[in-house]
Amino acid sequence: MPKAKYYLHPFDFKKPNGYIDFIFTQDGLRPTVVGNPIYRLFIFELGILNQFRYISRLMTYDLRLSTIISDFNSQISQVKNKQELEEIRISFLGKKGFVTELFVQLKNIATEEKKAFGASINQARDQVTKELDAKKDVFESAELNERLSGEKIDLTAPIRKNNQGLIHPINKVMKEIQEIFSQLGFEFAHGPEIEDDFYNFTALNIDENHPARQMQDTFYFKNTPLLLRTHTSNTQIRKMIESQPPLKVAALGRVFRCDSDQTHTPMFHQFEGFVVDENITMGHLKWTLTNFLEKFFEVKNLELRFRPSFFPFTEPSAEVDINYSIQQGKIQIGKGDKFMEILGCGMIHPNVLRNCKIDSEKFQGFAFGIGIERLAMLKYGITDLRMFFENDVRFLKHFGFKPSEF
Ligand code: 2U9
Repeated sequence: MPKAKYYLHPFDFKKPNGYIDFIFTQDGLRPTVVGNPIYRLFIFELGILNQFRYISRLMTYDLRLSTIISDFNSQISQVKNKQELEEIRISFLGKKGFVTELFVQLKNIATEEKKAFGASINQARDQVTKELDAKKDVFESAELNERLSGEKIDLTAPIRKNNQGLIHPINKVMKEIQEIFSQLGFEFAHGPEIEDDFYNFTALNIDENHPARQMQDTFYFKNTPLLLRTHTSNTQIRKMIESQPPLKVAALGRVFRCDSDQTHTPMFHQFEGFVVDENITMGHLKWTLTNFLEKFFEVKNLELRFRPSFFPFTEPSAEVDINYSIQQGKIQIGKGDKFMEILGCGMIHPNVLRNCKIDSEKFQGFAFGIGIERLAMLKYGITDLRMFFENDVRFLKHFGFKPSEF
């Protein structure tokens, strides 16, 4: 802060042979009576020195404010970059900055003057802030212009390839099944892929010596009673055990069998459904399957043929065939007089109901199971089962679905 001299001309205390000199120092304005000693005495006797002190303080603040502003103006007019600008901001508006200090000094001023002086400091602070911001804008737009002038856009550069992921046909079919069966009021249940013997075999009335239980048919975990589920029926059993009829449940997911050839993979997908209530018959089963298959294959008047079969968990059991024909090398489901097997089904065996603590005298139900890969192959013309799981991106590019089609 520069030293300044301030003479009290307006108050007419300046005399030819002595006057009060106000020395403006860093500590404030100090009134010093200089000149004739008699004159000094006169001032003390009048008892007005204290008054001068007060006036001097006011003038100090006033002077300090205008000095600060002119100092600021001179510094800001010479600022060269953003860093210097920031230094100026800190020295004027920072915690210990010149303008901030003035606010602290306000407490030394009498209430009558405080309002006016406070307003002047506020005004000064606003002015300083505004000018700092304006200067900052100038530097920033100069920086931006410099950066932009250095940047070049090559309009001839090749565009980036849009490698959007596609939905696997298995997921697409599962979604379609979910939509159809949700509309029919089925609840979708979820169950574990690692299961124990009871939920996968015993509860389903599968005999202890049934070939499906053998090591060569099922994946077992060493030294545990655990295995990889061979069907989604484990989920159905869990649902039956935890709830009582009426039940309308569906389950979808991965299943595992020790099998690998042209028409079998060790992991594949299944969909199963069952309904249990007091008067459920094979008629309900036939209607449900017809409705589902017609919606799924988007055909009307599909012919279904029920052939007697055997499963340990259903009695009676049936395998269902649907009609089709081959036209110009393409399969047409629901047209023609050829038949192919599509799924298995039946009325739930009373032993299964009893194993799940459901009264088999009062309730009965139907169940069915279907392979998802088979449905996908027939609907989308996929000829080789193994292609589903080879992870060849060409397969997905050809048979995959855009998220918008999902
Ligand atoms: C409970 C009771 C009965 C589900 C059924 C089939 C017949 C069936 C195969 C079709 C092709 C499996 O993927 S596949 O190899 N499934 O033939 N599944 S009845 O029966 C149940 C399910 C749960 C509680």
